[in-house]
Amino acid sequence: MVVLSNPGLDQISLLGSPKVIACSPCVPVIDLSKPDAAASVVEACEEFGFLKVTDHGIPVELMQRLEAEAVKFFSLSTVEKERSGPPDPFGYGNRKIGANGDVGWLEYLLFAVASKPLSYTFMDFLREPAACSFSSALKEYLAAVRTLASKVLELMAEGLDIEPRDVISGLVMDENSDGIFRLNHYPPCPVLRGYNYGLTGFGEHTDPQVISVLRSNNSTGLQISLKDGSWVSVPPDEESFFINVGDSLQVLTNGRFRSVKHRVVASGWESRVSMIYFFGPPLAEKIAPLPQLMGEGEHSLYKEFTWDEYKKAAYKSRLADNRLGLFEKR
Ligand code: GA4
Repeated sequence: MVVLSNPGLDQISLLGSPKVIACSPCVPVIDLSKPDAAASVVEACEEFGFLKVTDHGIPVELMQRLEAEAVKFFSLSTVEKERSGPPDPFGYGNRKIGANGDVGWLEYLLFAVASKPLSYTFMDFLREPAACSFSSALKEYLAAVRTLASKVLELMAEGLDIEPRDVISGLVMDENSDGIFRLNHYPPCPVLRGYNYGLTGFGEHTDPQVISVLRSNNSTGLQISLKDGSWVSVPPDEESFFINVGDSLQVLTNGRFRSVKHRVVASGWESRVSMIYFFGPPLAEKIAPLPQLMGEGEHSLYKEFTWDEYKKAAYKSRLADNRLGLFEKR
């Protein structure tokens, strides 16, 4: 058994790595400029609930600009960073994830994102004159990723052959939609060096929203769970975006798309920075299978609920809980 004699690490679980396989060919890669993109997006959402998109039109310089601002923030002193905390649920957080006892080897900033005008939770550090470059990079990045998400969601509708094409994108582009943006920093964990173990950076979970759009620096750590329950590592690609199907999209498609279980494993050497935009519908929106997708005599697998009800239940849960289980018809 491995004992890590480092205060603060004792509650964070160690993960053995031997069973995780590298997943280069198995993560679906979709070039958005190709004519078969719509069909490939649907295939990926059914099989993995996860895909990587290339040729997405967002300049890598914009991603790097925001990443550099995040790195600048995370290198401030703890006292300075904690002026923007605790995350209740938005703000700066360190190790604690959510309010129900989950912990991980990371620090983060969580912002609520409003659509019109495009705005986000204001935090203490943004008051500094030097934070002007952070704000402008963040706003530009959020606007670009919204356009990308809308495109991917319209491709989904096209691939599913349902009209109107904005039937899914409209839910999360609505002016009252409920977006969240997350900047994560997983520092290297030197005590792991020399051991064949990883430390839980962000424990296994599914995202409650419709989709999440993730970009990370060139570091490893993200793992997804396949249908057979095995874990695979997602090779890093700092120029591409990764899309996760969330619980709400699983319900909208009556289980046809799969809300992907994923986690992040911290490493002994690398510093990982990821930026994730979670696209949720307006609070009052009913989350139920799209009628356009229901076959004759097909019934919903889920009880009816609003996004507000689902979100409230999610915030009472632990990360690894099967949140959709509460809403499945038995
Ligand atoms: C998982 C997806 C997003 O990161 C998040 C997370 C949220 C949080 O960090 O506050 C939650 C988690 C996430 C689901 C269950 C609850 C709420 C932590 C947690 C234990 C911002 C979200 O929307 O749900």
